[in-house]
Amino acid sequence: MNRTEDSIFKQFQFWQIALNQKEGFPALTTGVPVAVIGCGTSLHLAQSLAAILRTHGWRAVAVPASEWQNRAEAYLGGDLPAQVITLSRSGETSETVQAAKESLKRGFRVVAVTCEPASSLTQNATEVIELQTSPVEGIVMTSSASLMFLAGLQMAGEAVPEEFPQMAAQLLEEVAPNLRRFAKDKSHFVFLGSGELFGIAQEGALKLQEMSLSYTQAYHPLEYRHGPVALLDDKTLVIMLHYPDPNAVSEEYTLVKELVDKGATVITLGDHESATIAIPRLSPALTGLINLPILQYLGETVAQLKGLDTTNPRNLTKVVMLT
Ligand code: F1P
Repeated sequence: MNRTEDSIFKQFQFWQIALNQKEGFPALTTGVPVAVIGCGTSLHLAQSLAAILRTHGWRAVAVPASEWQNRAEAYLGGDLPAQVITLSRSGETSETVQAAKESLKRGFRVVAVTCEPASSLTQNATEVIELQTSPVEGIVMTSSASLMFLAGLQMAGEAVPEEFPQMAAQLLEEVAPNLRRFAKDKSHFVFLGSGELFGIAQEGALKLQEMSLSYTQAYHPLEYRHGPVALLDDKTLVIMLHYPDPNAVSEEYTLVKELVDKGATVITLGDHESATIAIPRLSPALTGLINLPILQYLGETVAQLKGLDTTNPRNLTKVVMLT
């Protein structure tokens, strides 16, 4: 097991720790719009979290930290002032730190969700959620991403059952050995997810791209048919993250059939009998969380098929700073 695999497979003990921390998480202020900001993986988590917050009754938007820093009005306009949830594993990403500073200057509440308690971000936050991640996690975010998502779910008011980490761990163990046969000889990877799952689809695409240096795309399921489908061929692997809603599933299954007919291989993750990867019937938010480690391991699987070392990904660094 390399360090990336270790960080993916052994993340669930840290999920349990984060679950036990929830009493200490700050409560959001009622009636104040929420901006969830971050960069890269953290932005994709923000996208799903903002959708989840909206379904729980909050006015919420996800914004890339660089955009929030410079153009908050373009995202929340008349809704400002806001409360800001900043996601950053390192707490040192330049844009995220700048966006936190700018938010404080404007008098906004800033909640930092991070794995680095003594960071520039935490020094520029009104409150901090500190998460303990796998000590072997490398440049590519795996365990920390799931943890920040889990913390965000709890802030949004989503109930996460005590046994959930164990359930997710078991599912990953069952599914992991099967991924290789789907990914073999594929060079183009398309991740589809709707609503709360769109950010998770984007994260799956980013993870696989970073780890395996492959061409990836992410779309809302039915949007994929409007142009991008032109690139689909027999080298395409589509990963369909089914939305846990019977109506969406029937549309999504029609789409899957169409993509298979056009020559793609499709992996479906869903609570439907015919899903390639059967996951339990859960809320959309928990579906997103249980999907994350599987998508992380898919990235590692494709990297291994290509003989690439995910502990040393090309052109990437653990902290991205604008110098
Ligand atoms: C996020 C990030 C990752 C990316 C790379 C560098 O940083 O940009 O999305 O994959 O590993 O870091 P952070 O603000 O969460 O530390």
